Amino acid sequence: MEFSFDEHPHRRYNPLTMEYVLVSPHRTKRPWQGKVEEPDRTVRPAHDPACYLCPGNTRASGDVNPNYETTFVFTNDFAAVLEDTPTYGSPPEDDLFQVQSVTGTSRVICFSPRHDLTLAEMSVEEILPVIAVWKSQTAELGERYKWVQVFENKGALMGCSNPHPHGQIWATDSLPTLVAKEGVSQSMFTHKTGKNLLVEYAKQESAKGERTVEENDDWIMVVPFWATWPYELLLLPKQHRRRITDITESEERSLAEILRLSLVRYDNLFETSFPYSMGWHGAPFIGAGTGMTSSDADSILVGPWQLHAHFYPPLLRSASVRKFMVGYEMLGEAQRDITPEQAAQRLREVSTTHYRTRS
Ligand code: H2U
Ligand code: ZN
Repeated sequence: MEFSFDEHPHRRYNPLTMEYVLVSPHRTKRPWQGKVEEPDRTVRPAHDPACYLCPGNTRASGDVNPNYETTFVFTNDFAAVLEDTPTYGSPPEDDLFQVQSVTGTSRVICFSPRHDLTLAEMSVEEILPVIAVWKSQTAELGERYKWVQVFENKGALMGCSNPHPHGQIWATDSLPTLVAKEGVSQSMFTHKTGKNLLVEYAKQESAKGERTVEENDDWIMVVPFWATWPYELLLLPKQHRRRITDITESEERSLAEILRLSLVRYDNLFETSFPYSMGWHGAPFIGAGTGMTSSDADSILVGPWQLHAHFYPPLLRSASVRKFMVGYEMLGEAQRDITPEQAAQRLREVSTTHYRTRS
């Protein structure tokens, strides 16, 4: 018997996280008797008087939102990190109880004044201001903090409390664990091959095409070869761009286009507003505190970085059947049944016209 990617259990290596995922493609042949759900046609008002993100409404802090027309950014009233934390580092010999104080800030970004929209239902013209604010916030906070995490947590299934289209930014003076790992893996790859890990990956995925969901001149959206979530996506610029602040004006537009098309595909897959966590990863704003000269820090730690966005959606088979990362996955490693190639094909097969706009 000859080994087949589509039939036989195997492990795939994720060169960014340096972790494996177990793929069990033979299990997709199991019969599934779950229900097929009706399309979600819930209608929300364009303005909800009870929503703390709608224009003109009062937040928990007592602050009143302005009558904003595109995007609106404010400091999270329940921020996870704070600007004026006293500095603390536990003694290095205290191996088992290491602590570092964290300073930072946390902000909320409203993507639109319209309570009833999501990025998937916004036009390219309406998405452009969101990209502009991702850029300007990253530039501003990058002057003060090493890491600026821009993300969106969407849908009740992801623990999101409010359907009003919004994202968050957490900026910190330390590098989060996953980001530090991605920095090491990208540096190691460049050191070993002289190439950029994700620029090279985008080039090869574009040539292969089997995991591509959307592609234009500047960007490619793929179900990564090593995806753990069933319909996980990875968005990559084709040119080397270290941070979102490095993308050009025309790349902002092509980004809005690829985002819109990919997110419409997500919603159309199960005819529901597709829940996910997405976020941007780019070169950290390193220099201070590394003990290196800034040009060394730049070439070793920042140079190999390539901007990218991860999309992690939990849904598996329908609007209500989700994947759980439990059992073997909490104790061993992530596992998936449907292959990344099958997931990409399903996403390619659905329409790019949003199901809510079809009669
Ligand atoms: P999520 O629903 O995605 O968790 O985001 C909403 C954020 O908005 C959440 O982090 C903040 C919460 O702390 N928030 C305010 O800052 N002010 C409010 O009046 C309510 C919610
Ligand atoms: Zn609202």
